[in-house]
Amino acid sequence: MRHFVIVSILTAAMTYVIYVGLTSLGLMPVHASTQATSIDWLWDWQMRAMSFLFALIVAPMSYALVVFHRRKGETGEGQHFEGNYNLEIAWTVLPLFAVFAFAYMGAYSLGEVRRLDPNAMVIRVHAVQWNWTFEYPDYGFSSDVLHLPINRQIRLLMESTDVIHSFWVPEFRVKQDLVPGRVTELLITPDRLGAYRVRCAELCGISHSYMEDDVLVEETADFEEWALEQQAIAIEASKTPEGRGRILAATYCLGCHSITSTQLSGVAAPVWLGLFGKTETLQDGSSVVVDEAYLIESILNPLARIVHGFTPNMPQTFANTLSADQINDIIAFIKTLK
Ligand code: HEC
Ligand SMILES: [Cu+2]
Repeated sequence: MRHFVIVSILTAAMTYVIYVGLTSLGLMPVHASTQATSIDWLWDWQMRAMSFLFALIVAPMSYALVVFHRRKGETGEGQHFEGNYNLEIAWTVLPLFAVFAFAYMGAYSLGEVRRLDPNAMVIRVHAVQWNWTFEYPDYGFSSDVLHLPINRQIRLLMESTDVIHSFWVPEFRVKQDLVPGRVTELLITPDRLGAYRVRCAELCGISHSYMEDDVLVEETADFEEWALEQQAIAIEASKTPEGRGRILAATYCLGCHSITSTQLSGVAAPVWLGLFGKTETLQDGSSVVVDEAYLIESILNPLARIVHGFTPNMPQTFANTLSADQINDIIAFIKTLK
């Protein structure tokens, strides 16, 4: 009996030390969303369970090694035991109970994370190798920095143009894949002001590690001010074809194509500066003067003619997603890039 008491005390003490040790390591970054609360709560209970299970094995084992080891000169056999019903019932019922408890807690936490607020603001996330674009349908503009108002639920509706990407801001805790051909959803209610980073959490090709963008959680007033400013710019731009084209391009094309003289880091797509009217060399060695017909063909049927030195990585879906007017607007925009 004395041994049981000592081992119990040792196990309890070890559980405590390991738990405190693990929590003080700071394994988690700060938490910045209400969804993080229930996830961190679940995580915390898992840490407790882990600490206890580790101690439950290591403490009695170490105790037995020290106290019951074979002494010098001892040659006899140890005592033999045969079965112990109480112990067997205990180690069946208690883990069963623990598994049910964690199943309940997991389901509860999932429910919290998935609860949609009817007042949530929709932001559409477009992912492409290797860039994020954030579209604000309530305001009618796109941005490559994700601005979020504090304490309002954000409903991200996410689409990928090419391969599977994954939206992950560690401080928000939640993570969701973007799968080509599907719209996936993620709910985030930011509750801490600050600057964070969204990173792609699904290995998606050569520049996967550069697929990061800024995420800013702002006071509602600051967010409104920024959004209305962007909206005003977008409204002004939408009055002209090239302005509308710029907005469309920001959403669909400028993740790959650069409009300055330097190619985007990691992305192998031709730059658009000076594209219209120039003589382009194609993969088969022939050349073509870039006119409207060539641009339209490049957008609707990217495989028809491949630019020399590039792999045919351009999405082949624009024939379905863009209208003829929209394509004309984009071309009007490309023409302005001299
Ligand atoms: C996933 C990256 C990607 C996206 C997104 C993308 N493109 Fe491309 N695009 C490419 C690549 C790679 C090439 C070069 C290979 C080829 O010719 O198909 C290219 C070639 C082109 C060309 C021919 C350029 C030249 O120098 O002759 C045009 C025009 C073009 N894209 C327009 C667009 C438009 C318009 C959009 C948006 C509606 C768009 N692209 C979106 C990757 C992309
Ligand atoms: Cu990615």
